[in-house]
Amino acid sequence: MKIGILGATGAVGRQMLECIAERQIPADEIRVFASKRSEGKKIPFKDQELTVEVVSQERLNGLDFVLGAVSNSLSKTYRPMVEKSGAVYIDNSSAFRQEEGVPLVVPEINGEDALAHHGVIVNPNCSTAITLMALAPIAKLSKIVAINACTYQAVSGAGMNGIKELEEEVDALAKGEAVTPNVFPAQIAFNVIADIGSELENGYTTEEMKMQNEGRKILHLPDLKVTCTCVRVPVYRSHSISATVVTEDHVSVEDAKKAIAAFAGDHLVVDHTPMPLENSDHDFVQVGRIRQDLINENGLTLWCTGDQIRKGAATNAVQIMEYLLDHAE
Ligand code: 2RA
Repeated sequence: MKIGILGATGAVGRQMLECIAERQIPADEIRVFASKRSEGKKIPFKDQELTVEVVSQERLNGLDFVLGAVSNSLSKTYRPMVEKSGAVYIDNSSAFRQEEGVPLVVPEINGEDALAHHGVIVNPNCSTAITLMALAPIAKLSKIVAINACTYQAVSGAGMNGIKELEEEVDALAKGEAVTPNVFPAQIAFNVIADIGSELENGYTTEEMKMQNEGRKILHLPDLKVTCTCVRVPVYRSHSISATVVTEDHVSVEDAKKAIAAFAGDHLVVDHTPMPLENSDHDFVQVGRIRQDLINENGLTLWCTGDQIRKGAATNAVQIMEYLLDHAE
């Protein structure tokens, strides 16, 4: 089996490669693609070194899977080339998430949707994937009618540059020097910024509307109502979410705990308050603070956290590939 990774030098692309090695995906060839600037660079993979190439139709031809870890615009450029190569395209960008006929998949939740693909399958937004890993088990007990979520998103959501900006700001401030925000709209060190994505007419941001739009498609709940506030916090890797979920029928805290604990995947219900530092660079999502909502008797409130680069992006994409391999006819 031959795999290609687009954007292989970025945080998510590198993680995809690491996940392929960790999960012992049976690949007899892996091609890594990045910008002209990175052409010829070496990327370690198991006991070998992969050489970074620039994307071309010829170099894509013959691949079985292509994992995309590039921007929306680049993904739109590369998609027809991948389709022409005959490879299955598993894309982490948000370019095609709402496209009819393109499965939007978290394998533990709606993996079967991936089997209906027509060549392209896409990852949800990182905070959507982590939140739904906590809420999907509750949806099995009673239909979810509404979600109110507040996300606390790590700087790695903006890639390596986000991590670098936080590091540099902390360093500068420790020396009493001024900081000049570039990746984020303001200083992120020792700060929180409730402004991720671009503002829409309804007062929400593009990032905030993803939770509703993607949640509806993944949970097959077209009428699902979601209010979401997305906040950038000075954390390197894991996103955390406080979510209140309202269901059609009452679900007890105990039943919710049991359902989440039993849910597929590396999923941990913990009796303490899970924290980003605990699950960074791990594939599991942690759920804690599960309690009856005090406003709606059919509401439950919980706190969940998971690694944005792994379950929020790279691991989910590799799991989609695994799901297809496991269910290949
Ligand atoms: C962020 N969810 O956290 C966006 C993209 N990963 O910046």
